Amino acid sequence: LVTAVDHVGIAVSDFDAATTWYRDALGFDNVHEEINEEQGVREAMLAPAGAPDGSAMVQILAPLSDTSTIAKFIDKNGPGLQQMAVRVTDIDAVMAHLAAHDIRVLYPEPKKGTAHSRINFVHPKDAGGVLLELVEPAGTH
Ligand code: MC0
Repeated sequence: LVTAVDHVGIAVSDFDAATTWYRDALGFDNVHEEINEEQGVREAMLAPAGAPDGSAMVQILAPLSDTSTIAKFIDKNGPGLQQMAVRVTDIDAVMAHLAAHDIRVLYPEPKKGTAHSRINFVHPKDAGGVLLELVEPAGTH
């Protein structure tokens, strides 16, 4: 049901500085950008130049406001790695599987993620201290 590590998400306070750094230092291409009001983020998906389709990406996450989850994370920890996301083929089935193992997912129903994906999160306390995102890409089924 899990097919890949989809992306790692990095909390930043300066969106442009972060995307420029990945481009100039490591040659990442900016393949997608959007604002997700519900999640309180401006985000970019960066892929290593020349990587095959479906390769894991870096997601830059900048807060839209002081109340954003990302603002709260940066206040507490400073900028840095905020989440790891795994790609799934059927998020409803994965959520049911996790619930059956008493692993907490944050939302009762999936929410809208990057590029019309469906997303949910496993609580970091139930995933070894890692905020784990589940992402079912649009058009998966
Ligand atoms: C909190 N904790 C974390 C953590 N955030 N541990 C690892 N990684 C993180 N990112 C730890 C805290 O240190 C604390 O541990 C405990 O979890 C509870 O933290 P809290 O401060 O009381 O709780 P909150 O209010 O910060 O909430 C944490 C929670 C929240 C994970 C529930 O961040 C959340 O709802 N996240 C899901 C949504 C999200 O992250 N959206 C932004 C990305 P101690 O030991 O101190 O008690 S949006 C996105 O990713 C979309 C656009 C996409 O990819 O498509």
